[in-house]
Amino acid sequence: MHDVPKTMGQQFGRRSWAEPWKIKMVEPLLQVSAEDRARALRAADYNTFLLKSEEVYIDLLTDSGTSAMSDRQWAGMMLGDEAYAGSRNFYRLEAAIQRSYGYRHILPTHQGRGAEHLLSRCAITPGQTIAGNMYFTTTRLHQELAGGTFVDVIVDAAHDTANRDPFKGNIDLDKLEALIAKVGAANIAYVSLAGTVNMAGGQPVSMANVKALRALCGRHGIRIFLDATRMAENAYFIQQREPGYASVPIAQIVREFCDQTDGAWMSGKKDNLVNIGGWLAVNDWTLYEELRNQIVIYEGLHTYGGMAGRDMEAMAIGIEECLQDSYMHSRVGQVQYLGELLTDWQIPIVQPVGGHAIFLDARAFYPHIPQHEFPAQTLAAELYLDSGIRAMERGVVSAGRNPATGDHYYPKLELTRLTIPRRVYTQAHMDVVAESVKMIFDRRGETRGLRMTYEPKYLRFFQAKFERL
Ligand code: P70
Repeated sequence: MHDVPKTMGQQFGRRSWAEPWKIKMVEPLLQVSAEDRARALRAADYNTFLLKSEEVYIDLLTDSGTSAMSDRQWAGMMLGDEAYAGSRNFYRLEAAIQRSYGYRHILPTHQGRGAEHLLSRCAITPGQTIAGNMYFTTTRLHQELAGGTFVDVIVDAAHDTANRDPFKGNIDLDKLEALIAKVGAANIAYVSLAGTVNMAGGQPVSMANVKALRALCGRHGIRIFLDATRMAENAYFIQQREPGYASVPIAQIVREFCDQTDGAWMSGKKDNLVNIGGWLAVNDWTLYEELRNQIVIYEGLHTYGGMAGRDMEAMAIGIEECLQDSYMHSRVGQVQYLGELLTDWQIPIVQPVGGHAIFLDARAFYPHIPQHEFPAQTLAAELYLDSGIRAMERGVVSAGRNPATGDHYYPKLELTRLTIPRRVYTQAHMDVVAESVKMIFDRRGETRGLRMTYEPKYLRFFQAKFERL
C-alpha cells in the first residue's frame, strides 16, 4: 500500500496555482552522460562559466537574458525601426519606462553594466564613497574604476543565511548615518540601492525602508540611484509581506518605490524579459545632459544606445508584462516551490527564499572545506557532475580581491546560486533539480575542495580556472 498522491498545493494546504501562459514553441534539452559531464567539467577547469551550453541539461547559471519572450514580444520584434536616429521603438521604450518606473530622462544601453559604467563616470568624483545595500560585482567594479569606494551599509541580517527577516535587503540607516558622520555628506557620491539584493540571495527592500532612506538622504542632500534590475520582483515581496500593500498592484508599488529615488539603472535581461538590453534613467536634467554626452562615446546615439530597434520594442512590451500580478505570482512562486522542497529536506539554503534563485549555503553544506578552497565553486561542480545542472558560484571567487591590499575579499556568504530563468522551465524540471541537490547533499562528506590555477584581473569568476584538490 502506498499513500494517495497529493498535488503540491494539497501538501501545503492551499489551492495550487499555475503559470498564466501556455507553451507555443519548445526547444529540446540535451541529456549528457556522466562520462561526458566529467570530461566537460575538466575541460572547463571546474568553472561552470566555461562549460558549453550544449554540455548542460538544465541551465540555472543565470536568469540574465535567458527568459522566454512572449508571442507579443516576438511580434514586436517584427516592428523594429532600425533607423540610426529617432527610432520609433525608442519612443515606445521611453514612454514605457516613464509610465512604469516614473523617471523623466531615459537612455537605452547595451545591457546593465553599460548603464553602470555611464552613471559611475558621471556621478562619482574620484575619492568619493558610494554607500549601498551589499555590493554587486559589475556595479562595484564600475564604481571603483571611476575612482569611488563602495561601502556596504546593508542590515546585518543579510549576512546571516538562517535569519528569516522578510526584508533582508534593507539599508541599515544607523550604518549610513555613521558613514555620513565619518566621511561627510559631500564625499558620498550617492546611495546605490538595489531592489532585491542579488548577492544576499534575492532579498527585498521594504517600502518603509526606502521612504526612511529618502528622508535621511534628503536631509543631507545625498542622491539615491536604484539598481532596478529586479525591482518588479522586489515589489511582489512588498505586496506579499509589507502591511498595507496586500491589495496594491505590483505596477503601483514599483512607481511608489521608484518615486523615492533620483534615477535608476537596469539590466533589461532580468525583470524586463528580454535577451539583451538595458537602460539608464534620471530625473535631473544636468546629469542627463552629461550622460547623453558620454553615451555617444561608449554605447551609441542616445536614441539607441547599443540596442537594435527591435530589441527596444521587445523590452517596451516586456516592461508591461513583468508588472502583471499573475505573471509575478507564478514567477516567484516557482522559485519558492523549489525552495519549499529543499527546506523540507533540511538542505541549507538562504532563508527566506528570494525572487530569482535558490542560494545553497555552501559553508553549511561543506563545513569541512575552508573558504580558500572554494566551497561554493565546488558545490556548483558537484551539481553539474551529478546531473548536468549548471549553477553559479556566489562566494569568495565572485567577491574578488581588495584593490588596495590585494587580498581575497572573504564574504560571509559563500553561496551557490540555482537561478531560475523566467517562463522557461516547468515544475517537473524543479523536481529534477531538487533531487540532484539532495543527492550531492547526501554524499557531501566525501567531497573535496578546489585550488585556483588561473586568475584573471577583473571579475575573475567569469574565466578563472580550478583543479580538484
Ligand atoms: C546575473 C547577471 C547582472 C546584474 C545584476 C544586478 C543586480 C547589474 C547587473 C549587470 C549577470 C552577471 C553579472 C556579473 C556576474 C555574474 C552574472 N547580473 N545589477 O547573473 O547587468 O549583466 O546586463 O550587464 O544582477 O546575476 P548586465
